[in-house]
Amino acid sequence: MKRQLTWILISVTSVSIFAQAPATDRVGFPEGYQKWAQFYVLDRSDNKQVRSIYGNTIAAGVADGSQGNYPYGSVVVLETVNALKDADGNAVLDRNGRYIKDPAAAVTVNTMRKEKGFGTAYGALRNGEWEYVGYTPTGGYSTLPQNSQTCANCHLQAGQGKDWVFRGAGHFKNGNLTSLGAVPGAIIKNYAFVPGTLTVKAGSMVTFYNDDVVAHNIADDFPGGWISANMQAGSGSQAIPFTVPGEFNFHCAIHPNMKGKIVVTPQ
Ligand code: HEC
Ligand SMILES: [Cu+2]
Repeated sequence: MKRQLTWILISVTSVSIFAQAPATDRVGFPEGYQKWAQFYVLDRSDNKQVRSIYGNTIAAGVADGSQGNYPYGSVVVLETVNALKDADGNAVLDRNGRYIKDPAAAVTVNTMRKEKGFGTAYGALRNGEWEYVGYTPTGGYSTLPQNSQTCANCHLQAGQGKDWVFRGAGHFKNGNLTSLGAVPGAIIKNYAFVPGTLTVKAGSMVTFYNDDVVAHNIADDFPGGWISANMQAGSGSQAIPFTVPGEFNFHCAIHPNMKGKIVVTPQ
């Protein structure tokens, strides 16, 4: 009797280890996702990828600040393509300072869907009511439902407060789509421009990111000079082209003691 009970316990444990992903595809290939609302495009500087994020009408209807609870029927798609690189392996940038998709590169279509009761198969790795599948652009699989515990495991890090969607802030706070998701040339943190002095070649596009908790902007020190729109806290950004060599001193018009300098060297 004692032995049998042990055997039962072992088998229960091993079932929960192996049954950590859904056995069938309940997500579904997101046909026509390129025509859905585009939430943001992220230039991944570490692995030189262009990651474009789309949502269906239900996901796109989530209001700013309500990210913690996407409605049932929400589908979010992450399309990944390698960026076009030059001979030195550096990503080639377009006129807005953004990565360009390599037309010859393979595409993956990672998709997450939320429905009532979804996600139980992930066991301890469950992310609320989301299930995950990776597709190829023609509807084949890059990550089978049966292997999608890798997706759930990583998305646990995004946490319940974000409903396991990492960059929800990018979904809602897309005030400036041209620079949202660009690789930052400088950031703003704790009421400071970091780095305080930035040296760039003429013809460069520099993206500033506001990683602070309050809004900031960028204003030319020259009286009556150029001033940017306010960059929202958290993810606001601004792409600024520097074409003429010289030194440009700037400050934040909201907090005039915040100062920075751009040194533009000839090309
Ligand atoms: C190594 C961790 C990791 C794994 C594994 C992973 N993801 Fe993600 N996923 C992320 C991160 C981080 C983001 C936000 C974009 C970024 O920073 O690259 C993201 C974004 C997404 C998004 C866009 C929503 C958002 O958060 O903005 C979808 C959809 C998605 N992932 C689906 C999947 C699917 C499907 C799989 C499995 C095939 C998967 N992910 C595997 C970390 C991961
Ligand atoms: Cu400021």
